[in-house]
Amino acid sequence: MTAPTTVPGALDGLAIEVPSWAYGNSGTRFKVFGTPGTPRTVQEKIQDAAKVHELTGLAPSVALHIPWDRVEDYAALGDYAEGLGVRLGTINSNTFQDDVYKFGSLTSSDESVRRRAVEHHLECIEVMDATGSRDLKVWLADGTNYPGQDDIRGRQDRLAESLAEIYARLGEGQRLVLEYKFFEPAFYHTDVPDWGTSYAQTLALGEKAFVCLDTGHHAPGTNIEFIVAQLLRLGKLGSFDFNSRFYADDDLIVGAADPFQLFRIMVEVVRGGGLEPGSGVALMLDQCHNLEEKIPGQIRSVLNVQEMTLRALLLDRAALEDAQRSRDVLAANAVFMDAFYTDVRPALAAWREERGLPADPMAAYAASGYQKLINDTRTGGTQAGWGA
Ligand code: AOS
Ligand code: ZN
Ligand code: ZN
Repeated sequence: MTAPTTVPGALDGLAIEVPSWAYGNSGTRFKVFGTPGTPRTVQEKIQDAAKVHELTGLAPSVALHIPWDRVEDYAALGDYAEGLGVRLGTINSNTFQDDVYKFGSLTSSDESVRRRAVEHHLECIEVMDATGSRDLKVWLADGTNYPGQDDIRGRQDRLAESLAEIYARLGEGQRLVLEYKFFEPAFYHTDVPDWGTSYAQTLALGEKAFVCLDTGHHAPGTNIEFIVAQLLRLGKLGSFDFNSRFYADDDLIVGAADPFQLFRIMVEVVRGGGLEPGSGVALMLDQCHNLEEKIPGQIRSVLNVQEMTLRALLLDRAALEDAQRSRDVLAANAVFMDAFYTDVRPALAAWREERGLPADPMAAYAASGYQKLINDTRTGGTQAGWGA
């Protein structure tokens, strides 16, 4: 396919939510490197997220994490975000950092622990009431390390009960998205390990509950685009946590490790109507920038999603269907690959300029002086990080 000169209108609606924690310091269990300019407060994280949106036009909302982003007045925080041109998005709960949750949270057989975990989620919904956020995202670290350690069936039943209580508290227009992950921190069994479990649990809850698909949460070799197609078909794909991985849950820049996989996923998102207005599919990043600078890391990420989305939109579906109908395996594959290999960067640069955005947001960030400004001014206090 020759490079396109125009961009389909569907791209205009593309919005990618950025996570507040991407702007804080993160690392591995071996080391967290500090960096100059790192936000000390949630407000500073929002400033950085707003810069990503200002330069790309792609990231109008910021996901918060409770308790890392806890403040007294969430409505005021929402106003603050709006003043910077972004809004507060998904609220992420956290039942994975307190000692009390060592053996589980929403699945715990200790009623007082389970109560505390449920109450935490109810608090998160109160935050959503104040911020106007639509989605509560639940990711659980619950699981066991050894066969026989606990009754895996009983844990599933308690999970269903806990989720039902949380779900019942959701208000009008609010949703619960349940994220799955096949291992880590638990190594033998995880209580929400796969899309099937998340689907079964959210189906039982009702129409305001959906599956969250984190692209890093599958065994190597898993056909993720198939899961995307299936969940869209079932009307249960609520959101993505985009990132990329070479080995496990690496949380690297989306599209960095395997751009072709991101393309294949976006083809199924487009095919399943996930980009259409009101589709209810939230595209989010769930990434950490351990080595690279965080703001350009986020800019690169949203641009990668935009590039692969445009390539997916350019797929010649009529030609593909013709080839599929005539059982021409190689022709069908060629049509598919043709879209993937299309260089959309010049068309996107023009698209940005038409909208008053910088043609090259990475270069614009480097030239903006913002990094120097935050390096110089964000001194004292404590840098925010994973868990802070
Ligand atoms: C954990 O592996 C998950 O990907 C979570 O979505 C996320 O990283 C965490 O909940 C941050 O809140
Ligand atoms: Zn995630
Ligand atoms: Zn993860």
